[in-house]
Amino acid sequence: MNKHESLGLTENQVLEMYETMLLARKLDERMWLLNRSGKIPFVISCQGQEGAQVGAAFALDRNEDYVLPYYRDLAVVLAFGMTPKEIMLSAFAKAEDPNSGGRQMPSHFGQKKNRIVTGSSPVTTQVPHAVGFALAAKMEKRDFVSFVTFGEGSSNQGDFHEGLNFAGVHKLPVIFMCENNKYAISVPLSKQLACEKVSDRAIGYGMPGFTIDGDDVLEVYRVVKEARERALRGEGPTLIEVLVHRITAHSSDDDDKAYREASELEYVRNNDPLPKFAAYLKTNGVLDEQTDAEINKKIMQLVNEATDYAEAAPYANPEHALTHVYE
Ligand SMILES: Cc1ncc(C[n+]2csc(CCOP(=O)(O)OP(=O)(O)O)c2C)c(N)n1
Ligand SMILES: [Mg+2]
Repeated sequence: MNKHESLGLTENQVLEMYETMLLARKLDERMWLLNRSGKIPFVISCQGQEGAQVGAAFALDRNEDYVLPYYRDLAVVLAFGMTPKEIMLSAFAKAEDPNSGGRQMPSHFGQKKNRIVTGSSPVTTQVPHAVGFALAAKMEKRDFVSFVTFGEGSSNQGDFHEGLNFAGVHKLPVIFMCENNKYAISVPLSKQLACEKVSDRAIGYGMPGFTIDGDDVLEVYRVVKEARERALRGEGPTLIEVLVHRITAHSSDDDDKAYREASELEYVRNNDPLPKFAAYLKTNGVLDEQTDAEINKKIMQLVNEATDYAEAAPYANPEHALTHVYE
């Protein structure tokens, strides 16, 4: 039996996972083109992290659980129901953007109907928020978990430590997933942590900690699914560190050639989770060249339609800036 079958995943489910990864990648690539041609102000990428994001999102209950994503989680929010059009409306800062009506920077995801909880620009503030959602699940005796992500740099903020400690003490149903891409902007991992792994910190807060290969979509799925089951049994939180690569610069305002060697960038591009997952699907007879070409064509059509729609959409009225301002 191959790995996805042993995890109870059907061919359709793994194909949907692949399509979600590909959609995230193609939207992200389009946003860079739009940025470099002066049409949108800012991009912050998911590229290289989509495998871990999809593996995790598909292990959750996408009709019940709450997600508190960070700015790189494009594949997570797509999996939770945000549409390509909505992503592009946000990139173009148009009125119809579901995250903020075009008021916030792109990639500050939030959409109530899909239980995607809005976050702030200061990194890691979403961690204590997620703990609050998990506390609500426990107090109201409801069967959902909260799932929160952040970078490894963010795991050095006080919010991380306070959030994990409270969740550990109260055995709350929350899954903490650190997407370790080995950089916090230009600061390398060696200057961020004195311990070997982010997951080493779990023991200090009384929860299990795991470090796994974030390019291994199905392994991430397995570990997140087990964490979810533990949470629902009342056994408390889990810290999961996924090792990923940041394929792009930190953002469209950064030039990583200033602090990364060419050889490192080449290594990162050769360790891309997208072709790795495609190869797994092909080896296991789930995907062939023709179907792959059809999926790519379908996704490019979605990306083109979303771009055209958002570019033509109206901006918010200037008065909209006064909404939610009380004095
Ligand atoms: C509290 C706070 N400090 C600094 C920043 C500026 N900042 C934005 S992203 C970032 C790097 C975060 O690195 P990491 O957590 O590893 O996430 P990554 O971008 O690598 O995915 C920093 C320092 C911020 N947004 N909030
Ligand atoms: Mg990082």
